[in-house]
Amino acid sequence: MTVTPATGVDFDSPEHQERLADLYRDFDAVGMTPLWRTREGLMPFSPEPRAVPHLWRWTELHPLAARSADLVPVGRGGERRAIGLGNPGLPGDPYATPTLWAAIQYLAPRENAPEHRHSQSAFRFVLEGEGVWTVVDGDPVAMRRGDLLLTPGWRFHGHQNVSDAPMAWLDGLDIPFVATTDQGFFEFGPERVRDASTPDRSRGERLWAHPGLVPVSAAGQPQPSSPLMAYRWAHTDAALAAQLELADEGHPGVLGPGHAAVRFTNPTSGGDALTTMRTEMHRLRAGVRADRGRTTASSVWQVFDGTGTVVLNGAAHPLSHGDVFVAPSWTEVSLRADTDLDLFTFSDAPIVERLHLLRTAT
Ligand code: GTQ
Ligand code: FE2
Repeated sequence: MTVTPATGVDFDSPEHQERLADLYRDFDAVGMTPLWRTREGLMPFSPEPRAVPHLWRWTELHPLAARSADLVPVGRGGERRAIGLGNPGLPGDPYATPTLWAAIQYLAPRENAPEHRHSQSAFRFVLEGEGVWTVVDGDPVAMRRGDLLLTPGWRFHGHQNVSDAPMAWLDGLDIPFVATTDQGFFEFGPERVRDASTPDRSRGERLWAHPGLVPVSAAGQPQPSSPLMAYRWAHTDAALAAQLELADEGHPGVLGPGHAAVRFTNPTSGGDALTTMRTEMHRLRAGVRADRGRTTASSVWQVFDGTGTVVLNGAAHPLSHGDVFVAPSWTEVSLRADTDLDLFTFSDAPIVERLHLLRTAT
């Protein structure tokens, strides 16, 4: 018998149990949920993501994206031939994590994806190929192998393949975060067909892509996201190579032994290039193992070059060119390089960091 001293009620009595069942039924009828019945699900001792660690093989993704090009046109309404990678732990939602969208986008030769703008921020990372131009607020930006191209929120953007070869790339957007918080706005852009001639460098690069130099007309005025829409592979590659060379010469700069990494930043603030997503490129020398520990930021990774293994919560997945994997919050991540291994990654770290929620463990 369990009796409360104050009232003398016997909790174990059948009469009490019946009144309790009635109470829970009546709670339910008006949408009341007692915390004492649900605390562990709502307030776990540490994150218990529904999203699971998962890997998609490029050798599966790319042919399927190509098949859709034969069957589905790109145009107004659907807007993009982009195919979202849905986390198996989030059935029904095409989301890689609760905050991040990752998709393969595919443009056949001479195809155009029309201009639009939305509150969601976006980037494109180019695994291979060239020939597509993304036009951001009227500024044409070439997309080539290894480049990171940005489309911060509410900028008009369209893509055009001016070449005779198809092109596929990885899109990252904050679609799930914007959807969950009901922040989404969308507008169609003008139906213009652009002239296919394109300048070698975008206007944003001509103004902002000079190391350590900012235009005085804009100095001291931080902008929320980067005014530079293209981060070129030649620069990323050189920065990673230099870190490893400096380490060989006994100087600091690398993240760990044989592990170089760069973050894509906003030159007006030094912070992340986009407000909601962190973007980085990592390089591990052949034979190197990098234990990344856990972080409450969720992340998506794509193998740019090389082979190796990723261990996610103890499960090993082999890595090859183009493979995409996802590490939800609090997943233990460890990387091993068989050959020299280059990995692109994006995460929701800017969101959780700004809210002082970010936690890490080694
Ligand atoms: O290229 O504008 O993967 O608007 C999802 C939504 C790509 C894009 C996506 C988009 C885009
Ligand atoms: Fe878009």
